[in-house]
Amino acid sequence: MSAGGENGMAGSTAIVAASASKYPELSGVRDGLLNQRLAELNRKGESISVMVVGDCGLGKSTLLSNLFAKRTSYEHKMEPTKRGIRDSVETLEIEGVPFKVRLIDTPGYGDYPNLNKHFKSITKYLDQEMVEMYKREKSPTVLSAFSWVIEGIDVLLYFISPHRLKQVDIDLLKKLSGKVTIIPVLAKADTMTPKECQDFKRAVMDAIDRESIKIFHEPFAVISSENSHDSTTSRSSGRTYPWGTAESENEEFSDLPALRRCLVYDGLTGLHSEKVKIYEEYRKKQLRGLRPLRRMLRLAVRTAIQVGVVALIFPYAKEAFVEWRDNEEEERNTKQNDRYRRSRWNS
Ligand SMILES: Nc1nc2c(ncn2[C@@H]2O[C@H](COP(=O)(O)OP(=O)(O)OP(=O)(O)O)[C@@H](O)[C@H]2O)c(=O)[nH]1
Ligand SMILES: [Mg+2]
Repeated sequence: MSAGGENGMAGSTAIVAASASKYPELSGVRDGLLNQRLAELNRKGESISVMVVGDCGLGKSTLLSNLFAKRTSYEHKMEPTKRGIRDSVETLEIEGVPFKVRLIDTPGYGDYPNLNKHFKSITKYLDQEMVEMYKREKSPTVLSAFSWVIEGIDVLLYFISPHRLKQVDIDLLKKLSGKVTIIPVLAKADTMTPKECQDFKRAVMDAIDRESIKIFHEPFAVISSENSHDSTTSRSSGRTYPWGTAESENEEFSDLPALRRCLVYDGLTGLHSEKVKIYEEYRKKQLRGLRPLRRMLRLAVRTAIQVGVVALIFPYAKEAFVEWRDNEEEERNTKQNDRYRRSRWNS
């Protein structure tokens, strides 16, 4: 990745140099554009929406509260939906940038007797997001709506229990694949030795490849904790055991900092684009589905108009027909009477 990055940098420098000599009157355009982007960033801010899914007790809620340096107080603000899903939005001020964080916490599937019902509640939630985006796109106030509301879900962190990937996880991941951007998370990394952790990561990746599940990044093995020792950031420093501390923010122990980096520093634009791609697929399907429906509607309207016109002119047509029939009959009778009278006269 770093090699590609360096090449990319070299390429862009070459382009800048070439364009600078070709368009001297536009020199400094790069800084100008960057300044405009920065001003927009400071004004509008950025946003991320993160959903967590997986078995119960794997530390989903704990990780959500550890993910952003300033501990979010989402737990107190969220009202769970009927299915226990908690959806909260909070704005953090990070280096002068308003950063909206939407966290969607779902209960572990192990707590539900009917797994299918639980799976459906998750997929329905994701579908509903698409419906909302589609509705908002059609709304006349689309621009202001887009700049204000956090649209859709940027990433779904799928929690896998340490040491073992269950078939039920594969089934759910397959259902979610393509509906949302997925990053697998290996929970409770402090319960695995570094070697076990590496082997398990590889095993999970093999299974994901085998099942053609689309993911954004290879698994992160994280440690999270409720303990917060740093009073300025409220950042949790790890899990303390009698034999030592498993430090959640230390990259030698835990991928939590790497996950955070992937979500915010390196991957946010990528996550946004993935979300748009998924939405566009949904939109395409909606529009394709609309075409036959529209044709049927047009046919129904045309038939209704034809029936209406017939119903409207029918009484007049009927009256005209009766009149014509009566005239015909009268004429026939007159002719018959004439013929009769003439025959009588002649005899
Ligand atoms: N060993 C270890 N325990 C953890 C870790 N993260 C969280 N826990 C503990 O696991 C327990 C469950 O954590 P939660 O965050 O409530 O788990 P959850 O996945 O949200 O559970 P449900 O909401 O019931 O699905 C708590 O006691 C946490 O302290 C971790 O990285 N390692
Ligand atoms: Mg929870």
